[in-house]
Amino acid sequence: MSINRGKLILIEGLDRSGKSTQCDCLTAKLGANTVLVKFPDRTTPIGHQINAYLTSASDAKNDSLESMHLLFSANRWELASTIKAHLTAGRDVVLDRYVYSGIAYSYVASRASSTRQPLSLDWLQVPDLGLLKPDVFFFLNVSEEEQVRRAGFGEELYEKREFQRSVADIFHKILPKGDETFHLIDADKSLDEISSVIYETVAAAPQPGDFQYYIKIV
Ligand code: NYM
Ligand code: MG
Repeated sequence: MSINRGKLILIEGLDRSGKSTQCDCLTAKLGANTVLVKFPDRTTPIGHQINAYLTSASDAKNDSLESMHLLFSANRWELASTIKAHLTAGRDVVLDRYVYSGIAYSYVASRASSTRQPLSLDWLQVPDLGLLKPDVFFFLNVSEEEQVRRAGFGEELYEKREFQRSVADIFHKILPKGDETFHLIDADKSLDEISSVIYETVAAAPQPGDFQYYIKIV
């Protein structure tokens, strides 16, 4: 008898949208047979380079944005077979950020400087094509007022008000709003309300069939 494969669940959102808290909550609620994978995964050698980029105090970065974008994607690819193995073994996998963060943040970063070429959505999505497509996808939609009120905002690269505003705009442009797997969540609500909606949506989602891979993201 073959076992049902696990569900691949994605939670995306801006910085300070409550994403990591909700990922922890959902992982706990789904039980011991669940794996949480956070992107960027800063523990791998590629993740170390990403962490240095995000936490660097200097604006004069040696890394080109193109190479950083490819490293963020490579960080997903280096975990792709592990994620698939968990799902095949019947374990649910919760993703904290994935390809949409990859596209949205690099899109805005490439427009934040007047001295370089902006990167197109066509170019930005290519490195992630072929990755596993989530079975259930949530975007935590947080208001700007609530986002800045939350502790810790502003510690890392990209955590600036203006930048986040632009990232929110592009997220809303690229999110698969018509897709039945996609759920827009009001992230200004209480932690408990949000975690209940997320858990109930995941529990009600149909048993996934064959694996689906991205052939086009935006
Ligand atoms: N980020 C995250 C990217 O720029 N590209 C990506 O592909 C991913 C997965 O990293 N500000 C950015 C968004 C965040 C930052 O993520 C760190 P987190 O979830 O705050 O650790
Ligand atoms: Mg952050």
